[in-house]
Amino acid sequence: MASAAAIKGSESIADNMPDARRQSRYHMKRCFAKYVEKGRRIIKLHHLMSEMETVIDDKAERTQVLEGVLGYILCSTQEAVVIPPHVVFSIRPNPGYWEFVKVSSEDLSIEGITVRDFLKYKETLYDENWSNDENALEVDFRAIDFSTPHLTLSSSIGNGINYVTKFTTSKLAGKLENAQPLVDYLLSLNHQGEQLILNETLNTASKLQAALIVTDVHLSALPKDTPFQNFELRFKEWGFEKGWGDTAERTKETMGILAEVLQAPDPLIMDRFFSRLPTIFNVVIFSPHGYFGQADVLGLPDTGGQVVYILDQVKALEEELLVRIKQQGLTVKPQILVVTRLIPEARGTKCNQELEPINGTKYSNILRVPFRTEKGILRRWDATAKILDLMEGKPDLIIGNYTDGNLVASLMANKLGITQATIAHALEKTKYEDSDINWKALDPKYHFSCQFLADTISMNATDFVIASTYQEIAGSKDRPGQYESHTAFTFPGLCRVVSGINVFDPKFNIAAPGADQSVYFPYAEKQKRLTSFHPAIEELLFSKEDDNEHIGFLVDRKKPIIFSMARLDIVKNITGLVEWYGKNKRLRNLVNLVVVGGFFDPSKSKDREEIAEIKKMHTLIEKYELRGQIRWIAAQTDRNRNGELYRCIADTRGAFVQPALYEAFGLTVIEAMNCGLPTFATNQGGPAEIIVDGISGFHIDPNNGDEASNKIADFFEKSKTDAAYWDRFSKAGLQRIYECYTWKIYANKVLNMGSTYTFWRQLNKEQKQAKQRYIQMFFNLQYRNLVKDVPIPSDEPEQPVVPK
Ligand code: UDP
Ligand code: LCN
Repeated sequence: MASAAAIKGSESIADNMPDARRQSRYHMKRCFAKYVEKGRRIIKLHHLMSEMETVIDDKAERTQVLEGVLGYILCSTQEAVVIPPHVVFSIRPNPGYWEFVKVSSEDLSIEGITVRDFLKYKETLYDENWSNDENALEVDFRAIDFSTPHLTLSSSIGNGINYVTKFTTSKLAGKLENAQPLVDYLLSLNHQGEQLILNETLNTASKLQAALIVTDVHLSALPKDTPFQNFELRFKEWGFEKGWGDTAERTKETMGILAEVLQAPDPLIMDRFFSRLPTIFNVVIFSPHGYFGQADVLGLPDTGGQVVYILDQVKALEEELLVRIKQQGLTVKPQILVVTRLIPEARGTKCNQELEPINGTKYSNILRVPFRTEKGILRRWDATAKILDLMEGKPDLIIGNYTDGNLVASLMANKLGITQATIAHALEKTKYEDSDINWKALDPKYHFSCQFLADTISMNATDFVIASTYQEIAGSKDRPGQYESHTAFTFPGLCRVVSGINVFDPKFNIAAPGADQSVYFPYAEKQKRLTSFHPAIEELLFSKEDDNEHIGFLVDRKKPIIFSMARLDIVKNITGLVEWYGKNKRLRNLVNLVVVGGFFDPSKSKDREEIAEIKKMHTLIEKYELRGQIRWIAAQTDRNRNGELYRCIADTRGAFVQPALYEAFGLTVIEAMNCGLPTFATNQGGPAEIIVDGISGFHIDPNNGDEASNKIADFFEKSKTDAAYWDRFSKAGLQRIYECYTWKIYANKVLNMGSTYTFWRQLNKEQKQAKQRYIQMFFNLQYRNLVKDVPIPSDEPEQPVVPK
């Protein structure tokens, strides 16, 4: 394929198209004739390529064409719209960068066009009248983004906080008066009405600067461990309130950092200062979907890693908040409230309980909001009032999760005037091809119009976005990111979003989660091992008889085990792994296979996908005669036992395999790596970033099973002759985790974001307000009407289930 160098300098692709014509006019004409031959349509990249291959059948000629600019263009194309005699391309040369060109199949003339025109061409295929309507509703969030600085390099996407700190620094630099917004911000800090950091005595940057010199002299004379209370009164008179530190030493340090900021701000010192400010105490986290509970919920509808993520996140945030609050010299109790749905028919879980303390925390709770009572569906329920009541004041940060949670978070954050973050590890839009343009057909089942607009609203409303990986935001060289897919899209007949979200906005941040290290710790830490589980795990892995928890058995228990665990969804591809294993004799000779997922009786499932996967598992076990080499274990809910299970697999010198067709992040991957289990994981999605291929584990291509199973077999062959090989990957996986994937790193990053973006929104108040007004209008005039058409299942109370 052509390199970027084939495109001259920094010119756009459109600028280079004339060269393409000169380079291969004959072939281009034939290609374009082929593209327009079938009339109006949308063509995806793989079809563009395959149709080109049918036209240029000589391999050498094809290679020549592909090495030229035409090849480069086709490689960067996401899709093309054919409206004979034209073909209109949407081209993505780099993550986040899009261009649109129109090529005539007749004379190969080329024209760069706008995103608006591109969307209009697309719409023509679905609703020509609407597409031509001058007054069709256009949504353009960029039009009101007049002052926010944006990034320009694809490689900087996801590093928002660093750039916000840089932009802030340059705003405050120059002369001392430029630091006044920072002083005003410090003056606004308080906890439930009690003033923190500064009082009105120090209301200008020059007064503050002078006072900091005095305090430095004073603090230098005190023993380092002098408690803040000992000098609190004097400091108050000078204009300093509490929140600087618990001791003279810490207070001196924090004040010194601020003095440096005032003298000559630089991003590093600025970042240190914001990480010490007492800005966040109370956090509300919305996670409405699924069964949000602490036990017996994993595997229930819509309930997977998201629940694990939030519970671990809360523990990590509370722990970090407690450390920070102590260091700030405060005695405030932080509160974290996870707001979710109350489910009256809770299937034996605690999801019908309104308030539930979160295990492993001191002050955090789950608050469940009723959506339905015995009298029917609730149209309104004032969650804000309940939250304010429980917290005895406003939260300092609201974090939304997924479409519903993020929309609610946006509304509440706006209403209360507080900082907001959004999280969505798997956005729906990229999951279905043409899900926007084809919305009318899909809406009755999926309500995508509501969903994508809600997602776009909250992406714009939020102060910062927490993503787990880069690919979540901006994808990879070839595949657009989940957020990026909201850059521009259209719902013919409803609205055309010419600018939905800009992934170069510095609000995007990557903060990857970790795994609870008290549960998932290395197999080699013998003294910590949960040996009480060993008899049960021994039974689970090696007993000979089938029962309702496991089927299949392992004849040769001396072999290492390759292990996988996931919900039994198609996308998790557990059946794919079973098939790869079944087909690969070499692998079968080397290792046994153990998979955890779903259950065995398809008649017990209500989920179409799951039923199909269960049946497929049975078929594959028969087809490849796997009994004796495979153990299929039903879904497991005890995470402590699961932790020990990963470690027992490591004891066999086995490996974890995550074969998903696509995985947003992949918590099981980091759980396994935390246990010191060498890991093979899909190269489609988050795991491709978690693992450095060939160093801290291995990537496998879920679409190339032979290659994947051979890669696993190679590993076990080498490990058989060289035990150090297995150890190397076990250790390197752990090292990768400790460097990048711990909840401690996560909590630190997120709290720093909370602090930095709270100032940033203050600094850009006018811009924020303008955008908020636009969002509010769009929400009220468009979104709310749209939602009215989404049917509510029934207003009747649910009938009690009568046993037959
Ligand atoms: N899990 C479990 N029992 C199972 C399957 C999965 O406890 O039978 C846990 C697994 O350990 C992990 C989470 O559920 O903590 C799955 O998270 P992941 O990110 O891998 O996938 P998701 O289910 O969120 O798509
Ligand atoms: C949702 C997913 O699909 C997984 O890939 C993630 O690991 C999980 O949430 C937790 O973030």
